[in-house]
Amino acid sequence: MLYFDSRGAPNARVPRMFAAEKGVELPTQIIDVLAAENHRAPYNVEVNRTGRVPALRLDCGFILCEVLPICEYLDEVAAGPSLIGSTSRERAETRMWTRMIDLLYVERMTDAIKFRPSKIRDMHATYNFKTMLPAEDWSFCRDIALEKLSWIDQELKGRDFVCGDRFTLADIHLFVFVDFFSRVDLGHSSELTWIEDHLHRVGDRPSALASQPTYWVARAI
Ligand SMILES: N[C@@H](CCC(=O)N[C@@H](CS)C(=O)NCC(=O)O)C(=O)O
Repeated sequence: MLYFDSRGAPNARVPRMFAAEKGVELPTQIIDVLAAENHRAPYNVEVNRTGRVPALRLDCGFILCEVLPICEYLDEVAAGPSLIGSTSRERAETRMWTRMIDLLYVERMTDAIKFRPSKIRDMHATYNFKTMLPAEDWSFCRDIALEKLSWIDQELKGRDFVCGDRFTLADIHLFVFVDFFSRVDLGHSSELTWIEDHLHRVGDRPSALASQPTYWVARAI
């Protein structure tokens, strides 16, 4: 396997943290996103045709993109307890929450970062989108994301982890992005007490430290 990583990109941290939890060594090639290496050949031709990081090249040559399928793959091929679930019901519950966290919160807040005036917005305008949200409207995306994060906070009160007492992929996905958005000045309000406790509970795990990013993005946002 070869993992195409970027030490500052939050999406790339999700499989890194997942692999650390599973005890999997990921041979890695670093892609320089700030230098737009992800939008040039060979990366955007032979590896990830969306020009995004991360990606995982399997031993058979197949390239797997998207962080959640990458984690699902690692979960199945690596030994040890599953971080998705050991029964149909557990797996369904983990996928349900991971999908809600991704669609309701991560994607919306990522839009805020894409459209907020910054070097990142300029890069998206150059490489990704013909249609951009007007710069003055970026904060609507943030407000929608925070409204949904507040809903998640209320729903999960009283639990240790997203799926109750099971630590899963859903916790890794939520933690990585709450941590990242907090560092780039898009954090949550202190009233979201479950989210805040979860951030610290998961942030204390060795896998969080092992996957620690260098937040170059903060300089570009
Ligand atoms: N849904 C995708 C998101 C990937 C993504 O947006 N990656 C960011 C880094 S965190 C990226 O490559 N941004 C550069 C770009 O889109 O030009 C996944 O799960 O892999």
